[in-house]
Amino acid sequence: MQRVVIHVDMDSFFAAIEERENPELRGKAVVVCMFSGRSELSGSVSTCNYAAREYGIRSGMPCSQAKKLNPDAVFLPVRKDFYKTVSDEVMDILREYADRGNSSNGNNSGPALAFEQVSIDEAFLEIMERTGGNFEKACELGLRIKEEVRKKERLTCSVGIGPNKLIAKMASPMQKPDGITSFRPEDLPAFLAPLKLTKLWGLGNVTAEKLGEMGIETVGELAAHDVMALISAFGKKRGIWLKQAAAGIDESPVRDREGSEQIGRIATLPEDTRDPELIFPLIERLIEDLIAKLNARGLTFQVVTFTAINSGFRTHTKSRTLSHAVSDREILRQTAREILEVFLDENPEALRRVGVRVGGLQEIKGQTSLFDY
Ligand code: TTP
Ligand code: MG
Repeated sequence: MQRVVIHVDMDSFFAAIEERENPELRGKAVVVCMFSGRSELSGSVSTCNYAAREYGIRSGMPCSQAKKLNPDAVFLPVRKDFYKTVSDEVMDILREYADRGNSSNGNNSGPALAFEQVSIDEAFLEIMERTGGNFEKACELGLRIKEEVRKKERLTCSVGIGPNKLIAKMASPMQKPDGITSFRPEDLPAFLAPLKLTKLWGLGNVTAEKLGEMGIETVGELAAHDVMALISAFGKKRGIWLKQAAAGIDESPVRDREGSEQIGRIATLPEDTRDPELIFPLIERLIEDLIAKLNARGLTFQVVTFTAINSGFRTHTKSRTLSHAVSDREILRQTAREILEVFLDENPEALRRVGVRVGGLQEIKGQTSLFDY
């Protein structure tokens, strides 16, 4: 069957979250900055929305330069913890769309998700099984993913679809923001051949310069080049990679980074409060959801994290690691309750949103019941 991979990348992620949280920012150029604290505008641009990009503002640029490009832009400090909780929610949505095969993750211990989070705002999903290798179905799936992210998170993302990770990754930015781009295997020569070398994902300026000296300027020229010449210039592994990547060939698997997966739920309280009797019922609902998810996948957890976002939008997290992995609802309820009580004791502000997350996930192997002891 034809392999199909999806790459999803959120649009102007940090800036889009700020716009979502503060409707007054809509329509304005928004620049999220990593301030160094030395002087008012010292530091660099973390990201900016598309309105700000029209003025030439870009990630990594000094904030002072961004201010010169557009003095009317709104400059905000990064709130990494908060963006991380939004990222966890987005990843939970995306994970549901990945195949559940065991072929691509390199172990045969049972069903594992073919899902790989690459950074705070992007992920690869293996989707061959659920699309039957059909690219039209893959595009429908891509649109459904975009719709669910828009509905649940009020954020947009861009989707790339291809026969492997390399092509999916190169496709996703092509119609940003809010785009979807797909390349079937037969589309690859026409897409790749005219590209400049640095457009190939994984090929940087240094390699491009060296290839330039060999008379190679485009990806098409690289694909046509003698592989032995590439190997003698770059070594065996890199030489073969260059030859294959230029032809759009990439067999690297989509793999969950072991132990990194967490499952979380977060929700907004009916009103800002610090009354545990109002907060806990919501936490219990989140826990029901989590337990259903864990049971459906036969997973145990060992780490419980409580997330609280207060009235001033500050995010706090507090975790507890259990002495062993469990799948028990009652233990999760008790642990969450204990963390909440300690948290309220330590923090005086009212809470706006609360979340519960479990980590240290493991598959239940040959389930043991109490009777076995
Ligand atoms: P990106 O996906 O590279 O950028 P983006 O999501 O802001 O915009 P695009 O629509 O082009 O995808 O990075 C994701 C987040 O990572 C971004 O919102 C902020 C952060 N980031 C930095 O802090 N510094 C950087 O130099 C880059 C590139 C990103
Ligand atoms: Mg992005």
